[in-house]
Amino acid sequence: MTRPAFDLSVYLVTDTGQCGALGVAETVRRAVAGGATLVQLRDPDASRAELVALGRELLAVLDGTGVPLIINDHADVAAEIGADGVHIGQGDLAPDAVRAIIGPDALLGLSTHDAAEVDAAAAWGDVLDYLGVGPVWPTGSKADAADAIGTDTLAALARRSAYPCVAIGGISAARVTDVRRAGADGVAVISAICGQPDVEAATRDLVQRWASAASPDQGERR
Ligand code: 3NM
Repeated sequence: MTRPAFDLSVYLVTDTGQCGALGVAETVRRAVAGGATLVQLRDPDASRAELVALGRELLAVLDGTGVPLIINDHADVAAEIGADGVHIGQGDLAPDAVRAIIGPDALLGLSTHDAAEVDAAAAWGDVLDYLGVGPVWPTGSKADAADAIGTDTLAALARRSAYPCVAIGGISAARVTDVRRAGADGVAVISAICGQPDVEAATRDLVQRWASAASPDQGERR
């Protein structure tokens, strides 16, 4: 098992609509120039063929950057194009079934929303690599998002988790410090990057705020 090293700190989740005229590939290129550490291709409306084509385009953009490409939900697409990993929700294929498709060396993340899901995830051991936790705040980027959990619950879930946790949902630059203080290992964002007037600068702002915020294990827990 030789999974790539991964850094959840500024995790871009793509939204084709929100990327607008700039497009997904150019948005990703600029975000990585600004310091994004991980990219997830997410487009629930795309056909399989469109995902394969876009995924290949993003792999070319990311080639040589060291930033892994994660595919939302479609393990078969990830395996076909040689992506670095897959992110699944609670309603998708079970983690062991996804792991069987993507092999031992790919990354696998799972979305969780409450303590029961975080606890259940622990049973998967090294089948999983990280958890998504949220939505921390209300989000306009996911129609069927669960209720917002807030930063206190985020902190409780991050402490409870057997895996590194990336927070998601409604995270703006101004909220990055609170997320890190809650003990998450990163921020996953759509609208704080996709569709921003200056994608590279917006990403750099997130990176800098993350770097200058303190996490609880740095003795800042109150
Ligand atoms: N998943 P924004 S919230 C894709 O809670 C996604 O599992 C969520 O977009 C979850 O950064 C979300 O614009 C949307 O709020 C995140």
